[in-house]
Amino acid sequence: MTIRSAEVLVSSPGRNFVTLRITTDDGVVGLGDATVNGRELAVAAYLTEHVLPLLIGRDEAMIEDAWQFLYRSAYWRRGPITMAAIAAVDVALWDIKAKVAGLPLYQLLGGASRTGCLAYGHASGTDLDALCVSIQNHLDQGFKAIRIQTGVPGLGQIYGVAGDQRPGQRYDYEPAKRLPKPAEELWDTRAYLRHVPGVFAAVREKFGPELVLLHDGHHRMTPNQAGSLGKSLEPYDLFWLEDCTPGENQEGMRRVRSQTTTPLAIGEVFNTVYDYQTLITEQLIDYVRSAVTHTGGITALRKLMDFAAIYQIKSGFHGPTDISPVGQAAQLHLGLAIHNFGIQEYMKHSEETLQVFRTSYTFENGLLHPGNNPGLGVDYDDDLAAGFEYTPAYLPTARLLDGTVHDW
Ligand code: KDG
Ligand code: MG
Repeated sequence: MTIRSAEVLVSSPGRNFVTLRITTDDGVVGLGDATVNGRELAVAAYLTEHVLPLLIGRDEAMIEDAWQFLYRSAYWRRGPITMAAIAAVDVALWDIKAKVAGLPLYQLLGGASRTGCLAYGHASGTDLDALCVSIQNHLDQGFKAIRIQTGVPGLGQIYGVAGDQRPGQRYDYEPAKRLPKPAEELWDTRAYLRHVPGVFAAVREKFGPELVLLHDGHHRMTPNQAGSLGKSLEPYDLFWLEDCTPGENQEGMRRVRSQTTTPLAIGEVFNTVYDYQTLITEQLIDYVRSAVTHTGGITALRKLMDFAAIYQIKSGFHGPTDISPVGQAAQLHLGLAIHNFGIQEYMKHSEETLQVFRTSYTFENGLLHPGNNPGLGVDYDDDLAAGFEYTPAYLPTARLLDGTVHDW
């Protein structure tokens, strides 16, 4: 068989997504996710102008060859746009291969290594009471692992804390207000550092020692501040402290690691194994945060995880709602199969998203499972998608109290 057609589908069912659909001359269809939050049209154009014309007529079974060709022949390597485009092609080809085999994709990756993938949800609250309500909601939904974020006294709305906290409201940042420009939020790292340990103390006190707790620092600390926070959180036994400092300064993580035994997770903004080279070989992190969607697909992330396994580093794939159900399904198949799976981030998509993307993955007793349909197990409904037109939407940005732009 060969690739007969490839289309880029841009839609906004609840939030913006870029999806690649590849069809073989036998009519087998594969889907890939190419969504780069806030920069969607850049990757759509990269695919349409520079990748799609190279796909038509290729042997769809030659996945490794397609990956190497798209990575090496471009001359310009790496970067989020290139790697998301390659990921979309790679995942769509794996979807096709598994459908042709009549097997769920995880079977082609070695089969299941576990009954399901431990998932963590996002609890948040502007204050401790609201946070505790949110945690209880997550427990009621069956979550066994929960990320907690709170407002900081003196600061207003901050990233990672749901603005709308009415019961049943979803925490979701697509309502980054859909303004033509990013919303601005105020940030003060010292106020945050003073506040967070007390929140963890109170949550441990109320919910007990067993609950798996995580926290995201959103790249806002220096290595020294991060080390000090990690140390002060040690009594509360975190599963991980995520993005405690901007990870592109890999050496900076030596400073963090030398100061704390709190487990560390990093990499949701990385896009290749090279971003992790020092972090992995020096065992400066415990969890790889990459998503299949932003790291060149299943082919590349599986190799990255094999490299990490040598150093006892596990997966914690990025799974907010801007990873489409296609991307999430792909990393559930990978997570189910690899030995060094750690945990999977899981924010349930909105109803609109799940109408357009029909999924077969399940969430039960705190575990996600990709399902047993052939391929990825996700279908895309064009008719419904047509009703959800793309609208530019940005993540908010952070400024310090004196107006200085801070790390996102
Ligand atoms: O696109 C980036 C967002 O999805 C951001 O919320 C991700 O920090 C994030 C997380 O851990 O999910
Ligand atoms: Mg994060």
